[in-house]
Amino acid sequence: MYSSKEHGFFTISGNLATQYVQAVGWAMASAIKNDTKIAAAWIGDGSTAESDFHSALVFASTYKAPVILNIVNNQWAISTFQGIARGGSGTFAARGLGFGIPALRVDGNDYLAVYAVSLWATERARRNLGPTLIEYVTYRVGGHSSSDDPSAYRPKTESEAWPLGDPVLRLKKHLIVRGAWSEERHVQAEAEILDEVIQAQKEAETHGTLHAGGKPSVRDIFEGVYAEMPPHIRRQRQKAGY
Ligand SMILES: Cc1ncc(C[n+]2csc(CCOP(=O)(O)OP(=O)(O)O)c2C)c(N)n1
Ligand SMILES: [Mg+2]
Repeated sequence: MYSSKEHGFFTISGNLATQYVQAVGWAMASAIKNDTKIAAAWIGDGSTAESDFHSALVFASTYKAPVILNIVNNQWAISTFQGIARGGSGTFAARGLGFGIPALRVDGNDYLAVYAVSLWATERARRNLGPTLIEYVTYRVGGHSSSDDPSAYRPKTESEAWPLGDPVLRLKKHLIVRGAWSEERHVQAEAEILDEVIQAQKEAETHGTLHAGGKPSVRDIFEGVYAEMPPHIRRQRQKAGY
């Protein structure tokens, strides 16, 4: 649950769909302050069935917030198929139209298409033309998390049968055909990226891991939410012995 004020990255909350209302509020605040900053938020297919998704769309359309609302439709919400979240009909993108919000549906495994629609939505927000909703059609090949076993709820061959392919391989092929990339360059890039990820992981681990200790104090979970801690939270902290 990280955030970085310095990079304009507002916190990711663990409660699904709250990110949408936060992003819309953040964008509204930016517009009210006459700032040029715009906001973007991402939500999963399953999470669009949360009421916060709809609240965010009401506020985004009513106040023409400079926000990009992205829906990553990866077909699954842990073990629940996306058809359940959209009531078995229509598309997720179509939900935007009822609110008067321009909505696009894009092949989420086509890097260039994703880039193009994101640029278009960014331009709209920057020109103060209001929000855009984008549905990215993609597929979650792996499990939801390291504790999830997809073979318990979907056919084992489903991921191989997914027609839109692997986005990295598609981009690679496209660039090689156009003469802008090569197999050798690809191998080199993969090694460079892997190295960067390992370095970042090592740096993160210097702040402590679950196994190695160095954990923050329990007291810290009570901090950083309220400017002045309300009495009931203070009592909880005391009960916890901190
Ligand atoms: C309000 C709320 N309910 C349930 C959860 C537990 N939970 C975490 S991820 C997840 C599934 C999300 O699926 P989806 O929205 O499709 O996103 P994806 O992980 O596929 O990108 C659930 C139910 C949660 N974090 N917050
Ligand atoms: Mg999903």
